[in-house]
Amino acid sequence: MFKHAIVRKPCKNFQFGISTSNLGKPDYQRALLQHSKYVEALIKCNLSVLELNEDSRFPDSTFVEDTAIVDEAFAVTTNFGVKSRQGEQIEIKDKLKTFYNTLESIRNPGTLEGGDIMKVEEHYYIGLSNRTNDEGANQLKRILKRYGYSSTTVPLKKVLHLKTGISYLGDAILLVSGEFKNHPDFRKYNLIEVQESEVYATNSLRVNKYVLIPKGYVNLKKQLLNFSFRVIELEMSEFEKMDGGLSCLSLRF
Ligand code: CIR
Repeated sequence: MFKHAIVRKPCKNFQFGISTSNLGKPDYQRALLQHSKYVEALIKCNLSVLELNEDSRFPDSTFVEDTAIVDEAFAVTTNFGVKSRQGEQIEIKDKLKTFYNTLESIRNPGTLEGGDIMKVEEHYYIGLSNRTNDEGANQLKRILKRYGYSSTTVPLKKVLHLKTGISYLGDAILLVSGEFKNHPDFRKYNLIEVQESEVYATNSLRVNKYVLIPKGYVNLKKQLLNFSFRVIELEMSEFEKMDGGLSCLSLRF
């Protein structure tokens, strides 16, 4: 069970973040509203939420998931693979100190972003992407081993981060799309395939008793209800414009 979440409000420079989506400029007020609904949903999932103030130095800083890997016994701050986000992890490190006695970190020349890390029970999958390199992955593997976790790397073909294309929903169930539909590493799980037109919703998020999904993805919603999940839908349009999914907006532990 998760008890805590850390989130950060989108900042005024949000529209200047990295985007490949071609969906247009995000509406800042709408982004703030969508973010506040996201926080409400986390509270409904029984989390105590630490909400950090906006940080206009970093347009992408609302996507806090990329700044750290957080587990019960340890936390690791990451090292961004893209220049404009380097430094986002510094304040997060400070905040994590209030929850953890020791903090680990990924260091140069290693790069690694939280969106590339997926935990499935006692095992961690580490996506090798344009943001996470072999050295970063190896540093994390060594840390995980010390804490008793196994890990394997997954080279990515198309997606930004590993969790853009695959999400763990608990009970050995994975949501998959695109390159992960027939991926040998994930065949052993129960797979829910997200249809091509709903690919954005692959990045959904299990939080305690609920699964948070982006609003408007009717087929996925139906699929999840068939699996007896309790679903909360959230408007994510403004974050999608900036390549961000649902999980990216929080650290949960
Ligand atoms: C970026 O490109 O870094 C941001 N615009 C989006 C980050 C999304 N984070 C994630 O998938 N974990």
